[in-house]
Amino acid sequence: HHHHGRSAGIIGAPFSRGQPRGGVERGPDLIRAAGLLNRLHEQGCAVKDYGNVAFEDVVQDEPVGLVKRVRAVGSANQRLSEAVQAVKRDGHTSVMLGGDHSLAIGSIHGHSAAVGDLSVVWVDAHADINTPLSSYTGNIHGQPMSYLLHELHTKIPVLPNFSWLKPCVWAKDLVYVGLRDVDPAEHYILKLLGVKVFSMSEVDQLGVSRVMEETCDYLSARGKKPIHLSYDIDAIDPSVTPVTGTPVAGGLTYREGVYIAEHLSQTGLLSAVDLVEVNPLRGQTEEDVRSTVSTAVELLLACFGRLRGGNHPLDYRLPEP
Ligand code: B3U
Ligand code: MN
Ligand code: MN
Repeated sequence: HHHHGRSAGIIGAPFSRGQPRGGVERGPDLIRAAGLLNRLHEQGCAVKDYGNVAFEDVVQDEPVGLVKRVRAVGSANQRLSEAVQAVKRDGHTSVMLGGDHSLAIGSIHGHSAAVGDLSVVWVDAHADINTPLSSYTGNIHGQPMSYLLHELHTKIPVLPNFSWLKPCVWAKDLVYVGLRDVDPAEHYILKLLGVKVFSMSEVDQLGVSRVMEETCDYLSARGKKPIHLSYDIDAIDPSVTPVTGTPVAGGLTYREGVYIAEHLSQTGLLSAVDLVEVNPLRGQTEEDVRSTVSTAVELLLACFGRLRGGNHPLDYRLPEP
């Protein structure tokens, strides 16, 4: 096979304690079993599997205020950050297979620790920007962006196993796509910080191609930086990807979801990708699981240059008669 530039470093993060539902820790192995590594290799991408991160088994983890499993989430993300830093030092595009979305804390922190300032594109039904004090569920998968933003630093209390974490993203470098379930506190934060948001209303109004054009124009006007794509599978409509913890009606179509990944790949700036919240225990049928996992794989292939119009190696030559 012909590797022209692209290479993927795959990290499995079998972790579910950022939310209450078991099963999401099976995501990494399911996505691998669906053939991700072979498919990437077949499309001309070099691949290295870094295996699954070994997380600390935190036993004593009483809630801190309302926030659940703080110590486990803090420890897991510290280890994940180190794993992502290693992948970036080796020169790969990092692919973090979740696991729940609390893992974006370590993934984005590690990415930024390795390469410096980032642009973040967060594709999700949810904004995941509650602070530990604004969250009414106490689930950290609804909070990761608040821990990462410089602007929210003073709103984050001291939490056990989080002393390693320093904010590393500026609000101007963050764009959301696909939002349709945003808490009042989250909406307040988005307005306060002037975060760029393309909710499902804007996807309806502008179409996905203008949304992505405006996303990339907006980010590049603030300085071209490596892009971190954090893709929550619940951004896609539950009719396509039902196998997830908190499905929300009215999501992205399969085609819109793939277009987002294709477009970001074509910028040449995509430097790390998270694919999170695939939970096989949430499905009604085998087909639900198959359709969700295969969509996750197709999104990742598009992130590594696969185009629906076809591809060929740079050095392709027609067979001579
Ligand atoms: N905003 C709510 C709900 C939620 C966030 N992310 C998911 N659900 N998947 C919260 O818990 O903060
Ligand atoms: Mn999410
Ligand atoms: Mn979500």
